[in-house]
Amino acid sequence: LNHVADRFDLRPDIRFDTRIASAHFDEAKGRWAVRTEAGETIDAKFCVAATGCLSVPNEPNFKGQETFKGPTYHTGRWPHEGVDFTGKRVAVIGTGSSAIQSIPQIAKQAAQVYVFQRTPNYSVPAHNGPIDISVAEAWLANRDENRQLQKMSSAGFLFSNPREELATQVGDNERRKVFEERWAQGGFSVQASFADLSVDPAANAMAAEFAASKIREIVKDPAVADKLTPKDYPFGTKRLCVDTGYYEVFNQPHVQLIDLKETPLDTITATGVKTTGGEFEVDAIVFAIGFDAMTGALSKIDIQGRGGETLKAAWAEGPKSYLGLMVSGFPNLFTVTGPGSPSVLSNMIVSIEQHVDWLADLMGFMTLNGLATIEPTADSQNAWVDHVNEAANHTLYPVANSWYLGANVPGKPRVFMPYIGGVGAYRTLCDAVAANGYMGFKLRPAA
Ligand code: NA7
Repeated sequence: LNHVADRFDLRPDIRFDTRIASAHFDEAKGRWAVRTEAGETIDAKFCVAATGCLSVPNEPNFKGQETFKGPTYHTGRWPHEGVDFTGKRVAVIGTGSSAIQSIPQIAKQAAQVYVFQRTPNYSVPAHNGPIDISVAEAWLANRDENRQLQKMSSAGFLFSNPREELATQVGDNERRKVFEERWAQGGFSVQASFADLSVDPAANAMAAEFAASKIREIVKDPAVADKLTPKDYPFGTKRLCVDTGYYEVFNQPHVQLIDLKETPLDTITATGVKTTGGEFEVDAIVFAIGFDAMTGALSKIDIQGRGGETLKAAWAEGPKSYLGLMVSGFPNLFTVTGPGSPSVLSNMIVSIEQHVDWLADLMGFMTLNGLATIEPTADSQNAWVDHVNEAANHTLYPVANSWYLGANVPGKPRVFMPYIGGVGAYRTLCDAVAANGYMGFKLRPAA
């Protein structure tokens, strides 16, 4: 991304360290008044919210946390200069992607690591490492074709299309072989081992059992392996974690897993973390407790559309949009990778690119045709919201208490936010909408 910013000389157009406090649509002018926290107002025809899906960290709210004497860190706000844990005793609270990626790194330095786990996650190896030159050359030799395949794939990765076979319809040996191959390949390819993993509980249970067998293989202490194994939600329905040496780290004598389901977290004290099972003295605490996903950043800005309606009110029962791009009543406001688009269920760069290209075309179309505003009709929005829900309900995803559903933020409406129909299918649809004169949108000429 830095390369892109430099290559296209984008930095002069970016105002850093500028926080937006409000964005109000002026109906008479058909324009947005966007105010910074410093009090400056920017007048704009279009307002593109590229505010990120995982950009607002959940604030820790543990009893006694203010009494803790040592430093605390949030994985969502990690100091850019890095942290030196050499010789320290460290508590990590949370076991999502951020914890799973950071615990092996922290354990390299720390004298003692206590991992406080409320819910175990499924994690597959990343197999990160230097890219062999032959791999890079093979990519470049078919660059355009590869980019096209990626754009039309299900999740924006070349390998993300699930195999067509069903896990339930192949023999045990064949199934194991495929899972092993995908595990060796690493990352999200495991989730795409078979076509039925995210829709059929029986197939999903096979993937879950394979993952459990890997945990048992890696973690020497069977009791610890058992605690690390998820039991109450289907494989891949919380964001699959991707790690480098996560399970292995629990074989090290200075790393201890504390199961908060057995012994819940009670308080944070001046010197450590207390559970109902005992107190763990530490020098530092890492909160790896996640984000107010997908809607968090937008809900922090006072956004008002037509008639002063707030986005907060429009989304009180969960986010509603047409194509995850626009909200009815909020003309010329766009949500890049917003709820209702494939977004976090995809390679974000590919999805951001798709939205930005689509928006650039739209803005060109509006300028060329002397159009002042665009917004979705209420009908097209309702139909899209229904479709997004229907698509999610065909899968096992809504079963898990994931941040995809807002389940990690108390009081947040339980709505499956991303669109699960796939990156390629979604792109085709967005292109068809544009080709048909922006079907489902109201376009109005300048007054
Ligand atoms: P996640 O995936 O939301 O993980 C947060 C973790 O913190 C998860 O294990 C939570 O357990 C745990 N948590 C949250 N609140 C508490 C409290 N109060 N007590 C104990 N444990 C708690 O966030 P990440 O930052 O790891 O990853 C977010 C995304 O970033 C990731 O999915 C990738 O897309 C990149 P819980 O499961 O709620 O029981």
